Amino acid sequence: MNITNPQLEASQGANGLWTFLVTAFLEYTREEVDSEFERWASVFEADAIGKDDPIIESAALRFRPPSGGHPAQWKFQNISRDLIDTELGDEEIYVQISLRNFTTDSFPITARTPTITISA
Ligand SMILES: [Ca+2]
Ligand SMILES: [Ca+2]
Repeated sequence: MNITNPQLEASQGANGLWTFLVTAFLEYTREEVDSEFERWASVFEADAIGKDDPIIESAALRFRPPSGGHPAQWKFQNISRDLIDTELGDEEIYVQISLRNFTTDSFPITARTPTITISA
């Protein structure tokens, strides 16, 4: 399994609430296609001083992959400023994507999107 091209886009609605759209491409070996997988995504705000702040996490989605690979997407909607604004100054948001083989009970592999800076 492999996670390639993780990307993050943020947009703010007229109501001030944020939407985070996360995309990536997931790949599997031929042997892995027979397995069940789980994927999820976790939004973080990079903290300048301490540990990065967790903002929100998707539920884990269980699925059987098609051969070759497939695009995957997560959408986090109606994210309030209070949730994102964890420290003084702008917010540096990134998303960690996790993928694990559920059938073999493997540890997840992860990939991190580029960090984007927003003013919440
Ligand atoms: Ca920060
Ligand atoms: Ca802030």
